[in-house]
Amino acid sequence: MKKVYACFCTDVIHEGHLNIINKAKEYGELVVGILSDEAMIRYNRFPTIGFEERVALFKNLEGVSEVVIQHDIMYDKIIEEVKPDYVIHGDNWKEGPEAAIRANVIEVLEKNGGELIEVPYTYNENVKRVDDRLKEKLAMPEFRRKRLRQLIKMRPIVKTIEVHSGLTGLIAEKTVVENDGEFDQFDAMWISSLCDSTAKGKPDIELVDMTSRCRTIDDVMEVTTKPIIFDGDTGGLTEHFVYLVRTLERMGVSAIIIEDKTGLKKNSLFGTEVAQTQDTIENFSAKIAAGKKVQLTDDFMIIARIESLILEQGMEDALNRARAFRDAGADGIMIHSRKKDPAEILEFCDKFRAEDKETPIVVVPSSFNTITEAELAEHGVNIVIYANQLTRSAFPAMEQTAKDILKYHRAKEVDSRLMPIKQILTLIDEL
Ligand code: SPV
Ligand code: MG
Repeated sequence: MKKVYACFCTDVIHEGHLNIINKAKEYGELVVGILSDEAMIRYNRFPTIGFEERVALFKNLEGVSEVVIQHDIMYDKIIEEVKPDYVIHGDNWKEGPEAAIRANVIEVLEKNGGELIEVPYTYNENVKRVDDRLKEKLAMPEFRRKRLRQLIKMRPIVKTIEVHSGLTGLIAEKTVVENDGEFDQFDAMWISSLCDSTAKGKPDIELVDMTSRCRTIDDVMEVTTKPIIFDGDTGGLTEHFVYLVRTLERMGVSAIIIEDKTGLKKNSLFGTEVAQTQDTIENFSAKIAAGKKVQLTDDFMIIARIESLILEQGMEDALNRARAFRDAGADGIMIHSRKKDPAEILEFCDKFRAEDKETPIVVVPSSFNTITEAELAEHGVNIVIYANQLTRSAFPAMEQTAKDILKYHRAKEVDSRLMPIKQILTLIDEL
């Protein structure tokens, strides 16, 4: 009997999968591989059911002789292990990042003397409905909210990108790259106060009110499924903060980060060039504790952001605050710096990790941007936030286009830099 191998990363079996299984039967006995959660989330969507449940879907299915775990996206190890005569797959992986997986399968099969069978991908109303349902489920508050905590456990470092609109949300949601056989996508989204304000042409001084900020969250949530970390500035008055916690939690936001400043907040990247006041440890701890007291789920996270390095108050002050805010109930610590050299951030992380192995650490490497994700992870960082790069890339591109249209008195000269009209028309999925 010949051996056929098929890898699946699905939470629901639909007619497309059954079609592959039936086709496989014509070639021999079918070994099904279930892609691990860790591998799946690097290029696909987050699973909506547990790994064991995904295995169970196929275990008792007629036509499946064995179910194994595929740990890597690429097939080298699994083909070595299963030694199939055939690998079977839908033919919908010839373009985009998945084309690299297909090329890998062909290469590994060539080496091992196997053959690839491609089955026309089943795409009809029923299959689309199943896909849409899974996506919708991931977007629901109870599924989305807890995902940040899940990702912190699953990823060496949770990669978070700034979003401030439906459109930037789509970029965060859909961008997947393949580079030398490694897949990557963003895990989470950051609703930056700087970029949310800038998009409205307003300064980053807590001027854009929470009703408007929540409207931005809603725009993003409408078109995405990934978890959201909300930049809550100072959190405002404690009496107001508790209501905000409830609102965000109900919406399905995963975390709020609040910074230990008081009075008129200015952006941290101004540092000591403008007057900014750090809150006392007592006040800020009380604010954190009040927020933790009112939240209704175990999923929601309140992360305390420490401004001691920004305001040049020293490492000891930063560490003291980290301890105090954690003890007040903070679910994570964000440490910020505006230095180009990451040394002070790494010193903080190393010292904090020496005494606390658990509390998640968040960093925002806007200034210290030479450091890599792997280096940050080595120093115990759990979440990296790219806090403003989408806004900063869009603005100069738009400004140049405006200037060139004025210069040439027509739009022809800018056209080659623009997204084709056809592409923008089909950018947004229709229901
Ligand atoms: C933001 O993105 O709004 C932040 C990060 O708070 S920073 O601008 O670096 O202060
Ligand atoms: Mg901010």
